[in-house]
Amino acid sequence: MIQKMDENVTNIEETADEKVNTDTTMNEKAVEAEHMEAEQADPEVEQQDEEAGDSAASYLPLAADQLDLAKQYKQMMLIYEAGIRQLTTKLQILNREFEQSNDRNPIENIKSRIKSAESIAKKMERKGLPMTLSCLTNNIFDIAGIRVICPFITDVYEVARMLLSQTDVELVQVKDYIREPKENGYRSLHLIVKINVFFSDGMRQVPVEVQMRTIAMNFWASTEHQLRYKKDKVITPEMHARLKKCADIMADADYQMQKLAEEIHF
Ligand code: 0O2
Repeated sequence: MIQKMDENVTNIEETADEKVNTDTTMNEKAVEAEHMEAEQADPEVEQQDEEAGDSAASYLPLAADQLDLAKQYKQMMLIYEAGIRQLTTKLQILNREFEQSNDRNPIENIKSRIKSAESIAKKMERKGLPMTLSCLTNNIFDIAGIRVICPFITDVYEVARMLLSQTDVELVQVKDYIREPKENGYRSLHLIVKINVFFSDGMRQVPVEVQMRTIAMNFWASTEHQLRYKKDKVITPEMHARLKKCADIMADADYQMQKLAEEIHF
């Protein structure tokens, strides 16, 4: 089954690569056509026009090709959306099951998003990757993203354990920014997983990034993100230090809450 899926992916990728190559040819054709239009008085150029077809005809395949690429992109996004749905359902089921036996929820909130085309393009540029669909699917694994917010640190690891114990969820990468926070104080558990999703033409393994953190960690990350979002505002080193201090306060609150939970056998 996996073999079959890989074949599917390869086919899609090859098609995407072909499209990009064709794009270049088409763009060259379009430039050529513009050049021809400007020089229509020249009989020699008119002769070339006949060989290449008229300029309007040269534009038509370009539009069709771009439409095809846009269609492939939309199809790809539908696949990621399905990955999000599948994974969200799994998390909701685990949450409900845990609630039944423990009288409380290990998941406070689940949010999801598909990375915007602009963010994808920026990330590809930052990584020096060519803008092709195959490059995108092979290198960017956070197109589908889910954020899971838990009350306690132990909940984060317990939910992650329950999710990863499922046979149709494959762990691809772990970044544990709770055990090893980022220099600026960012804390979160990042998992890249591949989840099996069935479509009309077979099964695909869809990569999804799962960010898991406590309410306190999320409070810091969300507010810090808002502060950083305005690119024209300067954050001084002194402000960075204060932000880091806030992150440490949140970490201490998490630690105290965890201790209290253990003391009252939560
Ligand atoms: P958005 O809008 O959240 O998607 P890699 O993917 O491994 O090549 P990357 O992308 O640097 O490298 O991975 P990393 O650092 O593990 O995770 C990136 C994501 O984590 C970010 O996504 C944020 O969501 C979150 N994140 C990481 N560091 C910080 C931080 O310091 N503050 C906050 N608030 N969030 C952080 P994007 O791509 O930035 O955007």
